[in-house]
Amino acid sequence: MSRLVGTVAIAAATTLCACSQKEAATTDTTKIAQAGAPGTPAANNASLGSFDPATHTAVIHAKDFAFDAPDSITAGWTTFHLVNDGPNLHHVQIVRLDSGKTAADFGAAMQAAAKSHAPPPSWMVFAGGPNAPSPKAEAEATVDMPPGNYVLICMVDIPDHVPHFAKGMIHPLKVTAATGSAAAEPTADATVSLADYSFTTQGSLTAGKHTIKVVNKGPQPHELELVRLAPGKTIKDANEFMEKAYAGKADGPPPFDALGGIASEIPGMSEYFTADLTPGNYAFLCFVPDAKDGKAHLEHGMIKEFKVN
Ligand SMILES: [Cu+2]
Repeated sequence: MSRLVGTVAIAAATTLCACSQKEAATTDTTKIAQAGAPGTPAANNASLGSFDPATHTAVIHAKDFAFDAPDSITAGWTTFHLVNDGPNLHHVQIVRLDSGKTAADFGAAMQAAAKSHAPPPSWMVFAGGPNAPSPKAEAEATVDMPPGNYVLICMVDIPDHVPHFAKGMIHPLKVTAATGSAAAEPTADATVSLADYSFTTQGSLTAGKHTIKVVNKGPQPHELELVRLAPGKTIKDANEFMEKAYAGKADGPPPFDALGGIASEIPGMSEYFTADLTPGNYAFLCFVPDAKDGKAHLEHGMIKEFKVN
């Protein structure tokens, strides 16, 4: 298990000391620094990313290796609709930058952390976001967004263990004071609690559409990535496929569909994602690197398989 898990970093690396593993050896820290520097925003096609203040919905397109996302949204509950244009897996990790910090500060801190393996500074607040859907698929998460400065980043590091934000997937986002009527907090029909190291589900995940609340009961940051295994396939098959993908030897389609979820959120935070479940075998996975040993949380047992009838 640990062998396969170590390479399945679908949505890896929230704690910077995660870089003490493979990422540190291969990450080009110059690129990381440049990623956060002014004047080098992710390449944008302004026609795809958008924000609708009436519905409080932000549409974000992800591709290799750029986001097309709005530059500014208004505060409050916001639905982030992620379209993965592929060809790789991508997600949106929302990071709030407190204490007046900027995207350039973020880039510099990530560069320093890649060298020192220090934990992220307290002004860097991991605030969830839509986790990775498969290429050519979509995912949606609803997050309460206080006013402030943020960056949207992709921490997926397939295929070469270099996180995508170091390749251009970083997009500054400004959240301004709310105007007009606020969006209501979503109503969930199931809740998944995250803990060190477990997923606990309340409510039944039956076939059909669900709004799922994800609560981090800590003490570490955690994420939830939802995958549906192809018929007859197991988590072991998924891991073996990912090992090949990192080696550049993937043959055939993956034995799973990535369905999104919630990117890394700090303890105490809760947000929502939607999922349309069909009968089959599923799993919740957390790839966040452990604060103590840098291993992905799923290596500490933070993986939960379940069946939908
Ligand atoms: Cu990506």
